Amino acid sequence: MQRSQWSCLLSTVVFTGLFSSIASAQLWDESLQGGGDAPALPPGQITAGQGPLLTISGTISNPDSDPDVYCIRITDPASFSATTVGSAAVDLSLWLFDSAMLGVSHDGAIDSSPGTGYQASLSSAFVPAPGIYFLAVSRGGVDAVSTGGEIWADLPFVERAPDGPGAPGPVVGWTFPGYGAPGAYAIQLSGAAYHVPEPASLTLITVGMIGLLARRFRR
Ligand SMILES: [Ca+2]
Ligand SMILES: [Ca+2]
Repeated sequence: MQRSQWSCLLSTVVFTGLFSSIASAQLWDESLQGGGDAPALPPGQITAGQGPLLTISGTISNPDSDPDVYCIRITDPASFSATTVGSAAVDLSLWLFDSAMLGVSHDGAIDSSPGTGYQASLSSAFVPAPGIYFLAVSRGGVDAVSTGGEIWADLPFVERAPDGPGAPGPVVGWTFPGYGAPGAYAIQLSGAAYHVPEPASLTLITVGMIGLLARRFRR
């Protein structure tokens, strides 16, 4: 076996092992796996990993301008949930959009003044089917808008389907300013998976390479 072949094999095995160890935590971190601040509009960060996605973690670095959007897959609508209860100390709003960027459900923090750590939760109530969805997190005062205006009304503080003047249209932006101090968050998920099952593909590639190189080595 040539040195370059061993080098390629070793690199692939190490990379796949590293990615698998990251994915085995069933976590997507805005910085560690996402590489930086998540975009404010779909498709956002495209999550990739193997198996269920249980936690998304990140940081609202600037409440005035930093909504974070993640592209996920809802695999089991009946058991879907997303919540920041118990895993964030800052006021947060959660927003779920379908693959056409249309609003599905929202639960969020008060808009008018800094609250006391509102924690948002989304349930399976408004999720119609399995598939690709965009999950967004923002601070109070930062609300999703379509060309028709705010997609959800500001009140009441319960999970709701779109009920604002902009409800019929896809999300195109956010209202600003937000409020409060920057802070970290974690969203705990159920019934969801990564958008891209990438490590499974990498494992197949690795198995294929090992087989190919083993055959060459035996010659
Ligand atoms: Ca962010
Ligand atoms: Ca962002």
